[in-house]
Amino acid sequence: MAEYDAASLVVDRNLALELVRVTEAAALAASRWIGRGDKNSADGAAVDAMRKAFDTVAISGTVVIGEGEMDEAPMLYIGEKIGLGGPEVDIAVDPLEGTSITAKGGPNAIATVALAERGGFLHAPDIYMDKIAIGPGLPEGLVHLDAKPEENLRELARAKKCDIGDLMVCTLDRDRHKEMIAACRKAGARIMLLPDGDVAGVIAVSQAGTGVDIYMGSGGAPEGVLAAAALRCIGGQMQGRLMFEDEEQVSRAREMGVTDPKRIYSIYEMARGNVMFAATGVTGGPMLHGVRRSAAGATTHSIVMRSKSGTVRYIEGHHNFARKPAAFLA
Ligand code: VTB
Repeated sequence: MAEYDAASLVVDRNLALELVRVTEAAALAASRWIGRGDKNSADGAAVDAMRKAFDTVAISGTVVIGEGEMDEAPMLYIGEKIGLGGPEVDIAVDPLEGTSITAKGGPNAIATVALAERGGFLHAPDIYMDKIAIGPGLPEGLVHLDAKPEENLRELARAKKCDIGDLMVCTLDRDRHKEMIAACRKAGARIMLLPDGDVAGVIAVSQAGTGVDIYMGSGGAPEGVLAAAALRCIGGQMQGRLMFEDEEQVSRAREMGVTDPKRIYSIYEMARGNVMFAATGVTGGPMLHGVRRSAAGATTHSIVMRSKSGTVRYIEGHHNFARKPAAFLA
């Protein structure tokens, strides 16, 4: 049982719910662009709405995972100070995880945010990260990034007391995963190939009902940190290794504090201490319903969770466009 500190609990709890407002705002704004073939406008709308929503949250936040460096991104750039003032926290954002999916009206696009105490997040550069994740209740270290796919599947099947053929692997549908996919298929496992959206893909390992047993493969490193924050709250194991393509990327990462470029990061090194995570569905998927719009308003579906308590909440928001400030509707 954790120690009880009423004052800090109130701050924590309220903050977690505030985060949902932020992801709702981004999702509502992005939802106007679903299926319209314009991923940049969808992303821009989400970023803009999320940035405005942060102005009303009582934190002294620093963006550590954001839309890019200060000279690349006008808003939510790395190092930007956000919030109304309050506890010093670090913020990781992906206002629209799945810009292409949104543009095509495909599944699983989300607006997402995570929050940690100062210094809690790995400052992941915008490169690929190799990732592996499994759900809660399994022996620590059961699967490993350096093990072959068939070895990890064998261990997982043994621990889950099932056949490899019962396991579902989730990964991004990319050419770079061809060998890994072939190895999983050869071992007899089933595979769910995602067009995009590996934050939701990783979280799926820890959610009953998605049918996903293990996530493997590479995707964005910032997305890896967001997924790690979520798994810290909901339970599960994850490892990540940054994938550098050249020396320049290595030296830029050094400046961001990455000392060992080959390091395999544990979930606790990617998201340390108390963390919170929130996401709102933009388009529907196994984790969240998408935004549903009508003339009068819109319905949103969000998940919010805290590592401290382990509570996972699903929040359905009914938004009345006649009363909601226009700034949040973008
Ligand atoms: C993933 C996915 C994202 O980037 O991280 C992916 O979750 C990785 O890059 O939705 P590639 O598309 O080059 O494989 C996204 O697709 C876009 O940020």
